[in-house]
Amino acid sequence: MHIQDKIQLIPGDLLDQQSLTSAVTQSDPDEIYNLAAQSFVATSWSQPVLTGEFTALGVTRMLEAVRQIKPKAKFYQASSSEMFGKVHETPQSETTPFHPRSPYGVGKVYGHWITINYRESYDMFAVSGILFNHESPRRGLEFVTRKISHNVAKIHLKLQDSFILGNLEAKRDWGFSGDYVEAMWMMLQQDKPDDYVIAMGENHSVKEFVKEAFKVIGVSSWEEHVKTSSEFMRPAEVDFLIGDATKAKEVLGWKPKVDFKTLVKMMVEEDISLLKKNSK
Ligand code: F7E
Repeated sequence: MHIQDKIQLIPGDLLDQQSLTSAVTQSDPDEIYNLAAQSFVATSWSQPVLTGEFTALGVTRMLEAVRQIKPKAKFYQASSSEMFGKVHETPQSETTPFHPRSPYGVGKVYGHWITINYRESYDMFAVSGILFNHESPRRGLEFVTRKISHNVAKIHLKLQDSFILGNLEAKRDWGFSGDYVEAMWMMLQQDKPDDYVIAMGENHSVKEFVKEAFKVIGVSSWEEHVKTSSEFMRPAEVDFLIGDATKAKEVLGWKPKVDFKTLVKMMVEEDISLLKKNSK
């Protein structure tokens, strides 16, 4: 059975208070996970106001719906390592100061603090999970990991010969979304609401991700297939992120199962089978 057949969708829009209030009324939830946002960092420069409406004020609208209709429900806010931006310390933990570098990051800082504010103002069970980059074969094609796995799969199947990226030197602490979703759930099973960093504690450059992806298809001369262009560079970059998830490991008992190499292999192999299936 497909996951779509096991869930019931109720429409709601972070820009429309009434639709959120009515979605909470209809679903009468025990747990609410706010994963919605304008989440593509690059777009946040071309649509900064819209990004603020969704990513920042949208959190307040969601919290208001919960406060008015189901204040006893547990609420999870998807905060982001992009809040650390131009990092003030390494590795980054729950106590590291924020220095966001994009309208998206700025919006997420607002979402983080409004969640804490509702917890403190109304005694709601509201938590903020500060998740570092988490990836899977379901990632959108605009994000760098999936862009790489999809294009490497195409090269393997001889559907193209090269593709274009932006900054290859940026470093991210990449983990597997499945492991990270488990951490979100664990946060809501605690007796007390609190905020947690979720990360692998190791980082890799975009270039290393590319090399590893080409390794999966047995190609070592990756430079012949990858070009770079300023089109994919950002006005302000987040150069280096690495998280410290000690608190989540100690308090929640969280333990990720998928490491970097396994993640890259999973994504490339899944894209190869998807392309094969779609060509039939
Ligand atoms: O970029 C560099 C780019 O777009 C990663 C979102 O889920 O994680 C994600 O944000 C890095 C950046 O993710 C290309 O400059 C190089 O340094 O995959 P990304 P992100 O910006 O880190 C955080 C935790 C979130 O919260 C966000 O919602 O890769 N890069 N060349 C490129 N990035 C893209 N997209 N495309 C390129 O061609």
